[in-house]
Amino acid sequence: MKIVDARVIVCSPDRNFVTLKIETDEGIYGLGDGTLNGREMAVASYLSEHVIPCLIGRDPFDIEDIWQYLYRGAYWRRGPVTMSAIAAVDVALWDIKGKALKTPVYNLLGGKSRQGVLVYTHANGKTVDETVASVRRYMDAGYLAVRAQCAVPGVASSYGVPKGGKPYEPAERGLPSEDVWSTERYLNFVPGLFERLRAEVGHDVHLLHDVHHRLTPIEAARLGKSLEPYHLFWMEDPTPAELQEGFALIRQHTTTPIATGEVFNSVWDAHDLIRKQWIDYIRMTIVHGGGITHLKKTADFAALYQVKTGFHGATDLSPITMAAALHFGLAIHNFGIQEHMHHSELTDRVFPHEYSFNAGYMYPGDAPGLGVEIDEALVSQYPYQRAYLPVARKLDGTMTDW
Ligand code: KDG
Ligand code: MG
Repeated sequence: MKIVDARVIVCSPDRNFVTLKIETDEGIYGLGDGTLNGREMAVASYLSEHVIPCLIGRDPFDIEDIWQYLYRGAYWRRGPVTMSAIAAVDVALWDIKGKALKTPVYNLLGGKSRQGVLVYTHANGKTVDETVASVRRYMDAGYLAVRAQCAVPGVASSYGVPKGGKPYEPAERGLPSEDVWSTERYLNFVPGLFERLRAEVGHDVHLLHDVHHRLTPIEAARLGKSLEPYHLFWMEDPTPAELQEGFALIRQHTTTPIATGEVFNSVWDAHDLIRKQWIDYIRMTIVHGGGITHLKKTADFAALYQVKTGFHGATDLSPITMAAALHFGLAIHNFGIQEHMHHSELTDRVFPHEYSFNAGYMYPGDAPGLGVEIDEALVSQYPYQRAYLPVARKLDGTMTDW
């Protein structure tokens, strides 16, 4: 089999997605996601200008060799743009191989290790009461694990809480909007939120919380310690992870489990975090981490240190990445949990898919390959629209991590 054509499709069915379609001389094609929220066109151009010309004529079954060719062959390594572009190619090739061998991708990764993939979703509210009600709604819908975020009193716009009742995650048209941030108000508020949640919803449901990179290590240590009575499933991104040894300080003070890595794009970003057991869950995701090929190696490395996966799965990752993550999560042994936010009804129509949710678990389906399509006629009605993530400033105007 030979690759005869490849095209980048950029569309905006409620939000922007970058999709790569690779076609073969046998009529089988594969789909890969290369979406990088707020920087979509950088990946699209990297693919069209620099990657696609190198793919034509290659055997799509040579997934490892093509991965190494794109990674090592570029000389310039890593980075979210490069690794998302490589991921788009890699995932499309796994899709082709599954279709050609008439088997779902999870079978190519070792077969089923479990019956379903445990997922968590996002609850939020402008008040504690609203957040409690939101968690309850998702529990009633069958979720066994829920992330809870709440507006912090005295902080005009808090991470994880939508403006105007819209579903999170943001991607705003126009220039980036500016959020405000107060560490003091946040640290004083969050333990009370989880005290109330446990009192209201009990101890069976898994509760998670995303700090979104906003604390220093010692502040994160204080938060983790104060949340211990409410036994969270995890505290996510407690501090920016460029400084990997910052996590050692958090670990010295708290037993609250830690997840990080949604902005990572290579196993090297997590090398010390994993081998020194400073984290419990690795969140690097298939689209931003070089695809299934690189995530499989990362997960196998993490398994040696009893670190599990907890992949990023917000709505800025397309249904193609969601499907790939579900095949992956079904197959590997050290799977922990998978994030799941519902895409809009329009996004789901543009990307019809086989995966489904039932009683807290998701299932990739048994279609050959990944089980996701793209409706190209519909796509043409929703062209790309420039959009940005917000930025954040402290109360005195200093730029800080969003
Ligand atoms: O594009 C950025 C989002 O994907 C990110 O803010 C979502 O932190 C996030 C999460 O945990 O889903
Ligand atoms: Mg996060």
